[in-house]
Amino acid sequence: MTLLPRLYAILDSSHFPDTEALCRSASERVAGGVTLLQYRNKSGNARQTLEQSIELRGHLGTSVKLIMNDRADLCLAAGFDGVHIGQDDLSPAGARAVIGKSLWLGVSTHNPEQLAAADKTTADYLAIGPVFATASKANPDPIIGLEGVRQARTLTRKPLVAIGGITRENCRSVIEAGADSVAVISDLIREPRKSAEEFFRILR
Ligand code: TZP
Ligand code: MG
Repeated sequence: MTLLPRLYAILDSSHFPDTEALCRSASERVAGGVTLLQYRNKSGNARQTLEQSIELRGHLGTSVKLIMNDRADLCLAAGFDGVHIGQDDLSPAGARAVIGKSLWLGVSTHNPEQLAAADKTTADYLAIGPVFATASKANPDPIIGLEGVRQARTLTRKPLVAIGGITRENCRSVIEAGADSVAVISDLIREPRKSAEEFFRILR
């Protein structure tokens, strides 16, 4: 079974003026202990997204597991280690057919029904959220709170990632509610290395 690090860092391209700045932030996260990093690009077209992700892979080398958001095809083309899909992307079976048996497949869920369905797939880990209010996602699903994390924990034995509004302040409570890992966008942006180090210290 996949073992997730406590912190799952998400690098959202919209926060960076160019690829160089994106790569710099990625390196700082890795210096802060990050070993699992998702690349998320919601604004670029497929060609731009692939170009940037190839640069990112080249910049980081294999020091970190890189997960492509949304697109199984771009995961393969960029030489990433896995893909993370949501409810409107390819189905888990469809994504698995594209990436093959050995790359990681993560699936986002937002309620107990979606989680139970995703648990029956070949997903390597499941994500649930938003746990708290988030400004990083357009049209987020309803907040599930810590109670939603506790409930999710009873529904799957797969590694469970919680996402949405998670910060250094509240991350401990999310792990205590049963998540194996916290996925974070905002609270890593301002000072990536220091912030990552603090997450790992808090969640030790
Ligand atoms: N899915 C559910 S909440 C969310 C995503 C992609 C955004 C998480 O970002 P932040 O800034 O850590 O709340
Ligand atoms: Mg998606």
